[in-house]
Amino acid sequence: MGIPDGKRDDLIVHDTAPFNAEPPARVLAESMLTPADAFYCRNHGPIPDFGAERWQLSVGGAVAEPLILDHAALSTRFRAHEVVATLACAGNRRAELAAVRPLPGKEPWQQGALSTAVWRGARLADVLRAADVDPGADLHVAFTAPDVSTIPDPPEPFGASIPLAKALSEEVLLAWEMNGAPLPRLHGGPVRVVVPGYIGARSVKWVTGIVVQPFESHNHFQRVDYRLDGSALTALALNCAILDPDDGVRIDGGPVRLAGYAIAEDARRIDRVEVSTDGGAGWQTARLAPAEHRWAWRRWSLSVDAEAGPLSVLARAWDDGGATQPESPVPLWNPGGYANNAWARRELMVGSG
Ligand SMILES: Nc1nc2c(c(=O)[nH]1)N[C@H]1C(S)=C(S)[C@@H](COP(=O)(O)O)O[C@H]1N2
Ligand SMILES: [Mo]
Repeated sequence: MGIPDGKRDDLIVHDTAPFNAEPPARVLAESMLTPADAFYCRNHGPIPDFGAERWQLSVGGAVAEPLILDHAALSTRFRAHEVVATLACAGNRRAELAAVRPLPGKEPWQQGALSTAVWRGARLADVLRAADVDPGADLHVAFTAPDVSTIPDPPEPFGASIPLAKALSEEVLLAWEMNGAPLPRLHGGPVRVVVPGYIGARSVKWVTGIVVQPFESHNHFQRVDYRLDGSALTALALNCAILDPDDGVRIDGGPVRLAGYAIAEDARRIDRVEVSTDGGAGWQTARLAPAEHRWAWRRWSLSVDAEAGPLSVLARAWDDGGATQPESPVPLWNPGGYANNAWARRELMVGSG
């Protein structure tokens, strides 16, 4: 019902038009890279449909050599690079904020508004250098797209911007491949921006325009939405989740394997993940996957002994600066429902009951 081609039919669907859906926790937990059919979808308007032959990108604004690139030019003039990166929506874990105070009309994302892929494409830095941008200037790089959203009044195409310094860093791509296949249309094909370490909203899909300018994008989704306390959201906050066992699952007593993920702007800065099964009095350190990919989530697991009865599990990540996640979502509540990074919680039932 309402699931587009190429997507699993067990996705948790929040809206069908535009299509907004996340993979169930147990599906997300299965693999480091999220298969394309399970990858979360976050849209603000109808999905544009143009093949690679009809796609063009203009690069202009404060550059000495404006460019027009078609798909062949982008993929042959510039060397291709691969980056493993997790995209995470700023609204990930919004459901817990909505439980604090309602957020009507906002998708109640659980912990699955994030997914990981290996992206392949040209470095945005190489394209900007070809356009002869001044790399030291205090500028912003705005992205424009053709999907018109009716969320703003009047309707407006989706757009965003990032600071020039981030745009010139090696991890930011104009990607045309995801997990070794041509970028699916639903995920921005033929070409999208991928901004690792930043909220997903800056990774503009179906990008057709790049404008270098002295100010942030005036687009609704930069200037009005995806803001917190007056500032545009950029880097991802330190966060974690428990994915396995899934919510409401009844499990056997004895050793129980818990698993989840931790994420930060830079995965190398995640120091450890701790788990508590006694309401936060005592904490055990989980086994954390190495920071092999700087821009990707890190998966964690821990075996705990579970006795029959209700089992409440908490998890929190620490960074290498000694900072950890806040305990409660209550003071984090904000009208956009963004950036919830309170301790992760799961209520489980152990035994036959
Ligand atoms: N053109 C365009 N780009 C977009 C969006 C959109 O609606 N239109 N949504 C953004 C948001 S909020 C997120 S979280 C990611 C989601 O990417 P995905 O649908 O490939 O998972 O795309 C971003 N890029
Ligand atoms: Mo998002």
